[in-house]
Amino acid sequence: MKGLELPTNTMIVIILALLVLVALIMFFMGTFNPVKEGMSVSSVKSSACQLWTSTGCIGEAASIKTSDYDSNGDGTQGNDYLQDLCDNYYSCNRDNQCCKDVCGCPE
Ligand SMILES: [Ca+2]
Repeated sequence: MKGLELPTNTMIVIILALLVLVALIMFFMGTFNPVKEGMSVSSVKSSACQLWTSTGCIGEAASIKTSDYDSNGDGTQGNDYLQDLCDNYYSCNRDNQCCKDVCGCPE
């Protein structure tokens, strides 16, 4: 019986440690998410559009990164582009011209 007790106790300790770890991760995400979500869509849009229009809107909106904002809504940042923002918040449906209109690009 003693041989079985030790693994059981170890298991409980491991499970508790995992629970604490998960709680810590959730706490961290809960702390950081409001800061990032605090950036409004319009402010992200204007900074990305500014970048794009400064080069005369050459190239695709899909090549302009929207830094520090989850534009495509997949829960992570860094793989997000202006086209995603145009699609998700301005109903552009992968249309580059629609994104140009959103940004007020010169024709
Ligand atoms: Ca993303």
